[in-house]
Amino acid sequence: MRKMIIAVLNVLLLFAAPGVLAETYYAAANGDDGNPGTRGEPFRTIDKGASALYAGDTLYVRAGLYAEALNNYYSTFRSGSSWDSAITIAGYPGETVTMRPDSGASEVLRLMGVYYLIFENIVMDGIHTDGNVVKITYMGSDPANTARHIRIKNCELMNSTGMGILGSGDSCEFLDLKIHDNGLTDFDHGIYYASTGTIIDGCEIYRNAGWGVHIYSGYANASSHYNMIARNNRIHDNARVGARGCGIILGAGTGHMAYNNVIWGNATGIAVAYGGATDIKVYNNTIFGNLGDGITVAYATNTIIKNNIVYQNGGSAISDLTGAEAVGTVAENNLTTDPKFVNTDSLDFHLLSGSPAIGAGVDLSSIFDTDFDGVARGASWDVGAYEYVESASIAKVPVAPNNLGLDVSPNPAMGCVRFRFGVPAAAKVELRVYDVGGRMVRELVSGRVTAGTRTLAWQGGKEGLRTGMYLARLTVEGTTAAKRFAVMR
Ligand SMILES: [Ca+2]
Repeated sequence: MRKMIIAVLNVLLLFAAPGVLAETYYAAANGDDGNPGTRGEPFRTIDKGASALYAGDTLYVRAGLYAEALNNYYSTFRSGSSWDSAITIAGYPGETVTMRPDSGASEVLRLMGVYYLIFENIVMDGIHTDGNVVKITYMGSDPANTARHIRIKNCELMNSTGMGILGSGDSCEFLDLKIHDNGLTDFDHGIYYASTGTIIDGCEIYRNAGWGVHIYSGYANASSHYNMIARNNRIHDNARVGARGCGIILGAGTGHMAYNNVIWGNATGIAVAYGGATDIKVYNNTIFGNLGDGITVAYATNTIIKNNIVYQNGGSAISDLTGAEAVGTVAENNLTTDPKFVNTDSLDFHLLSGSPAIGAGVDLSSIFDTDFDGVARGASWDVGAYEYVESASIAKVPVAPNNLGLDVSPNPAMGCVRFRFGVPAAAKVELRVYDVGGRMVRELVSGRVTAGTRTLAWQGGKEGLRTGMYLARLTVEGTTAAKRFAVMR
């Protein structure tokens, strides 16, 4: 009897193997598509590697240049089944992987009808493409078949003649991306997107020809779309062509939000406009030095604008067209006088001691509770993207309510920095170090960590970390803690 059970189990395992047991494959510049795709015998192309993946599997791509596009009209792509059992294609941690297809490709990455795919740590260079860097759309003529739940993280999307990202797939996540130098005309944007529930978080979006982030239904099937979020982004120097492009436009939908964004050097800062934009929220952004208005509202209903710093823009601080063009706009607790930034020349929009932005905000903790740096907003909300932190008293740094036991020592650190934190149960963990400008200096941990107290020593000094303030940001299963620390050399 026992033998029979074992035999049955074996058969089940054999049948269940692809898709149930997570497999890891590799592609490398010195590989061969006739190989089995192991670490020692990798594939040569990402396309071949992608075709091997079932839900839960990962393809690691080793350093190098890959002159290929991924387009599931031509390639085999399966879908994942959830974020925890997604299909992942990632540049190997710490290595630089560049996809730069030769001319003839419409996009570097084009996805249709697939879902739960993750792309991570890849430079996607569209310099030879006819269109965009990434397109998330549908196959044939059925919009119901639009790709969705696509996460693109820690990638660089650049140099296309069209958009950085164009699409309409719901529930996508565009995280920690650099999107720059896309577009030939002012109809080409960093992101041009219509969907429900898509999040744009932690990105730097700059020098695109048109708008930085354009949320609108002009492209695609999404005649109605809801609740997109653009947060914690730095968006600057767009409108490279034609001088029309806003940092962010929130249009044609209901419930979209923009918060904790730092926006400078565009034609307009944030626009809420057109296509029946309704119940749009604009919270805690820092908007400085744009050519035209800081914030403009037009052809929109029930817009709420709170806790923003809007300073030294060329046009109005907040251009609130009342009447038929903008109905029911509420603008409160916004600061339009000198907020006392740390240093606008070096683009450091943190607050100085004595800033009128400190404590001048309303509590929005039912919606979000951290600032651009991941620092807890606390009991007294500041206006703008950054909470004020007293740099002279590093020991009193505020951390998220559940600080996950994050500790950084010594503080200040001379060479080696030690990080200590607790993981209550096995979890996805990310530990990153940022500089005061919000640029990520180093990702120290990214992946699953078992339960317990973890310590990690980092020779930041040896890696050329300069004297100054830094921020350690820890995320454990979506809960974020942050701690500032100083480095002295
Ligand atoms: Ca405060």
